[in-house]
Amino acid sequence: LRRENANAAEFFVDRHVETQAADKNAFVEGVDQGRSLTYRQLAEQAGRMASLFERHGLTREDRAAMIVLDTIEFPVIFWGSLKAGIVPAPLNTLLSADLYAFILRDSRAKALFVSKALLPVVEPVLKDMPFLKAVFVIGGDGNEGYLDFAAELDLSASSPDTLEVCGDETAFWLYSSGSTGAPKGVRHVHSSMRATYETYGVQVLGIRPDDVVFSAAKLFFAYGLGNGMTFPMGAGATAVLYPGRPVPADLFAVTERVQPTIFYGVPTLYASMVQAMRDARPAGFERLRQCVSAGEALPEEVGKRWHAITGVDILDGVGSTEMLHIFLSNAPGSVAYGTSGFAVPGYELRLVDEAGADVPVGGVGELLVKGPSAADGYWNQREKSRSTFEGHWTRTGDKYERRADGRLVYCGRTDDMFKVSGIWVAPFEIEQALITHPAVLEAAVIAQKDETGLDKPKAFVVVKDKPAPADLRDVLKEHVKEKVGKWKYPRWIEIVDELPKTATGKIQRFKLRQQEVA
Ligand code: 3SK
Repeated sequence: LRRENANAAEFFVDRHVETQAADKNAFVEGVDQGRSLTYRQLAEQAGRMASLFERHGLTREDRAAMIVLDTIEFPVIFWGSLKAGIVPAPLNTLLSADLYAFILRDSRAKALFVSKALLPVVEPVLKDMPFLKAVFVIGGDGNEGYLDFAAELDLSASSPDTLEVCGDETAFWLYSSGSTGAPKGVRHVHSSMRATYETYGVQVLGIRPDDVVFSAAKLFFAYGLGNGMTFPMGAGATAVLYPGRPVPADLFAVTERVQPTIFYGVPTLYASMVQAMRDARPAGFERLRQCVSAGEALPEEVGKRWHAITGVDILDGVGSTEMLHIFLSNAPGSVAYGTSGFAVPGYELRLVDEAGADVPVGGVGELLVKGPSAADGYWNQREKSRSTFEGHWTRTGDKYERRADGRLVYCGRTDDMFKVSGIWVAPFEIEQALITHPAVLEAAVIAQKDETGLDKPKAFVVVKDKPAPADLRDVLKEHVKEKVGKWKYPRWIEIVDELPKTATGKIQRFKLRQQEVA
């Protein structure tokens, strides 16, 4: 019996070569003299990777780590690996050498693809990697001791073949940073990317072949991978790749150049873009019809201001590396800022208390999700896999409240919540209150023991304009009391230059807690 080939590369790459999309740009680089890649060129180049891997001794299911900027090589390596049965593991391009060393050992990657600009970071640990057979440098002509990716690709004949796999077979890994501990390899199967495209991509976002999408969130995140690669490719649309740091002025230059129809970012970025717009819609926003935010809950104020300036709503959604993309979201035409919306079609959600019972409307519980894109588990972490993936349900570690209208409202991480005077406090709620003050750009709140050993809120605040006024701390305390309740005001406020965040933009409160203990 022959099964249909469920290799994701068939759906996302090979299929287009037979259609009108073949000679359309799948990817364009949104930089000066940026390169582009049509669907046909992508299939041709990805088709060379099987020969490249064979020459360097990689075989089916071997891992290939990627420390690759958002340039056209990213999709070539990623899809070329899938076509050949190699498992790519795109890594955050901002990690330290120690973390790269941990991940290269943990994954036992036999190949590493690294953008030339990032080689100096990882280079010091490469000589001590027992499993690594080949290091390919992108833009790496002249890097002694390493393979030049472009030259290696040129040496490799292209084959149209795509390895036959079943949908349950591991396609790629992502590393999840988590709130504590070492990163975990999250194994995703071939069928999951199509599932996220057909649920969130089609049914919420309504992505179309004529879309030009620009994701400021990078391809190495689960969020960016869907935004900037699988969703546009599923629709036969065009994705804009931008390898630089996502700072407002540079992003405005990209939008002016490419005129996107869909834009994706994280809340911190939207906040700084709104601030930089100074109430005027930037050039290049004329065709924009959809904006998406994820990574952490979007502050209501930011969503409202963005809408007022650009005329376009931001669809705030929630996803996770474990679920691959967004499973809870606001929908076009039905946006309620300050809420995360409803379950994405195809996903089911539960809010449960500590005993696992469903919490009633108005109560707060941990969010569990069931859906077609859940990961197969963590690599070599049986205990963590068991406590996260409970049968069909995946625990998110996020606390939500279900409103009477069915919308979910974020209340913080399960492990970040604390009680003040016996009443639960969500750091997120205090942070939200702080950022409604005009002097505050960002805020993070943790619990700190007072002189009696009881938890009280402490806030870390990034101000919009420095130096901060001398009385700002007192003003902010009053402001929070007024906004969210007297007992919730931060007893201590520290003004900082920036907040520690994960690559997806989530505030790492645990780092602030560690810093306080140290
Ligand atoms: O953090 C999120 O909200 C998210 C969304 C989509 C995919 C991945 C992640 C982590």
